[in-house]
Amino acid sequence: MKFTKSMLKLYAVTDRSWLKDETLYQQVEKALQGGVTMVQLREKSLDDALFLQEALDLKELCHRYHVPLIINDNLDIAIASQADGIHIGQDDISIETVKERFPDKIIGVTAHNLEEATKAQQSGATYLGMGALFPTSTKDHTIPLEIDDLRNITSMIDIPIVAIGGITLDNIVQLKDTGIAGVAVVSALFKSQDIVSTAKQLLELL
Ligand code: TZP
Ligand code: MG
Repeated sequence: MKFTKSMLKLYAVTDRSWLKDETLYQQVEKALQGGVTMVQLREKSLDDALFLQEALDLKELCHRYHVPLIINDNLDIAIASQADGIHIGQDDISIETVKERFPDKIIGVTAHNLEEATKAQQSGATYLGMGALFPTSTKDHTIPLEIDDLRNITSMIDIPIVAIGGITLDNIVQLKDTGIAGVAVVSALFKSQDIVSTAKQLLELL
């Protein structure tokens, strides 16, 4: 799927923590019904065979909604599922390796400051994920990013930037006029009692 900046508007990153009596597939479908524009399958401990099957199932689901599916970290799963792209952190495989083994795909990179952002842009990242803008309990050891610093970085960097970390219906307006292409959310969506309506409300506020 050809990447456009508008795909970053409302980026749903998956997490199994709040499944309750639903499957991840059902939760992602609700997010898609609510209008999310990109989905990242983020699995930290799932067995490879299940991870691959989930990637294949979610890709088919996302494509029904014309939304790209990105795989977090795992290049082998990204390649085997022929997902639309991969999202890597600073300690993961290099952008160069991704370009070699998974050409012409979306490459998302987590960056925490202007130096990392500039380097990722130069190496060929498609977009950057930057945070954490607000406190979050979804991920351990996040590095805080001030809103003013985010605004400064978006003004210096040409590739689109998506904000992440603790973003909710209550604080999303604070990210207006920061030059971001959109927001990436985990708990705001998947912890919600009504995923469809929360996605719609987040989109309205953007
Ligand atoms: N990277 C930086 S913060 C974060 C990730 C994956 C977690 C964001 O989750 P939430 O629930 O939207 O705060
Ligand atoms: Mg990672």
